Amino acid sequence: MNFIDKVRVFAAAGDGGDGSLSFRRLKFLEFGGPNGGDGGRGGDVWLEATSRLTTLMDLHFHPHVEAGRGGHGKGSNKTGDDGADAVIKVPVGTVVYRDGALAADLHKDGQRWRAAQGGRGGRGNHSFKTQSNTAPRLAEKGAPGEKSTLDLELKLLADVGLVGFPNAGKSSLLARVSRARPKVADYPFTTLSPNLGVALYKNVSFVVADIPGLIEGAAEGKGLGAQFLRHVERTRVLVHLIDPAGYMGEDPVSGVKTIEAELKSFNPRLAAKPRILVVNKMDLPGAQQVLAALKKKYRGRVLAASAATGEGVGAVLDRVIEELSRHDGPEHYEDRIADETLHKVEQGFSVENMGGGVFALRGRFVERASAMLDASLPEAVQRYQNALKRIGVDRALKKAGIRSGDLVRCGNFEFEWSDAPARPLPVKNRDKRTRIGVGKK
Ligand SMILES: Nc1nc2c(ncn2[C@@H]2O[C@H](COP(=O)(O)OP(=O)(O)OP(=O)(O)O)[C@@H](O)[C@H]2O)c(=O)[nH]1
Ligand SMILES: [Mg+2]
Repeated sequence: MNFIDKVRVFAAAGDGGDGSLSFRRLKFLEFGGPNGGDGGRGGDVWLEATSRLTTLMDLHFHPHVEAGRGGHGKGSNKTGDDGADAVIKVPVGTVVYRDGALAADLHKDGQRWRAAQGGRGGRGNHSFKTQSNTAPRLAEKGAPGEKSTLDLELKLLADVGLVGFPNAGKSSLLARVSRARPKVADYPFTTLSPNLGVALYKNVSFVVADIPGLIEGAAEGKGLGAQFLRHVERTRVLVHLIDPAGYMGEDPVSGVKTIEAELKSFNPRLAAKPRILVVNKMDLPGAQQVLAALKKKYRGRVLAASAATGEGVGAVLDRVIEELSRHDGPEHYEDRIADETLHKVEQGFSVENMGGGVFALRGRFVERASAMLDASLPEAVQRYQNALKRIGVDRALKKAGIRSGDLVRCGNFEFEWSDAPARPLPVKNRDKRTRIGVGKK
């Protein structure tokens, strides 16, 4: 089976590079200014639609995609290199869900969507230089790259969908109206995955999708059909092909209802699409009676054709382009993308007493600040403490009952809580640093 239309992808953007802590050193200059450069940005992971792919098979076998990490900053104000982006190619018509919500619809060739954002580079000590702190012993680690789990679903973009029982002649009709050459054979379930073909008729060009045959109970998973019905979800018109011989003993007239019921139970939107009923195999004896019976039941709105001889196919295509002109192009879902996924703002933080003297601190900002903290630098620790205090983390922890000696966990970072007021950490005499010491070792 080589047609894969559903896959879960794990995208990991690159971490930012660490900022550098460095001071200028010259022969006659003992304490030069800070010159640690910033880390490079981590690479992003992108999804890109391409018309050259027709399945999600590559991703099925390689679902973990990582972008490159940013290079570390260096002395002499050298910024680290940005990490390389990773681009995942997907077929046009790939729909992306994040946490069950629609996040993107890649319905145009070349369209790109960022699946995971690279972490920003940590700032080097050069960036922390201020008038009051001309020699900061302060540098950030790179921010972690975003990690996201995405569910991708391919919903082919076709204008016309061919539906019907197995063996009705759907693939034969596709071969008749386009250059597609799907497998055709005299047994049910010949078609195992959707086929697409481009038809050109009276200067109108449209894409036709042929899907595996449907049977009763298809929407509940019987046969092959239902899992492929999503590929006709975006079509503008469905052509329902009827085999005058019926399917497995069911007479063709009542069979129409069976297929209609399957469409409806899979998705009511399918049942609402314009439908063209066509009795195929008109070259076979007995087809005329079936046509007459169906015409009686459906008040003449039934066409007759033969995919084998080509008879009547022109009339079917006339009806197709008439319906197409009445409805817009293949549906896309961009307008249905949930607002939250577009403007994803995660502010604030939460504190939870996990028991046993352990408190969990969660939130995008605090987790990022923790990940970027180089805890070996007292100045960086102090800056971190101030940031937490400023946004009210101290107050929240106290309210949650934290005591001296308890542990706070934030992402992968842990620190011990102390009730003592945060004392400014000793900063070395700043004046001295700017002084030029000639001849001193
Ligand atoms: N006599 C006659 N036979 C036809 C006609 N159209 C298709 N057939 C035959 O019917 C059989 C099934 O045709 P397919 O095109 O494979 O049918 P399908 O609907 O794609 O079948 P599945 O893929 O199994 O769902 C083949 O043996 C075809 O040659 C027709 O107009 N006249
Ligand atoms: Mg077929």
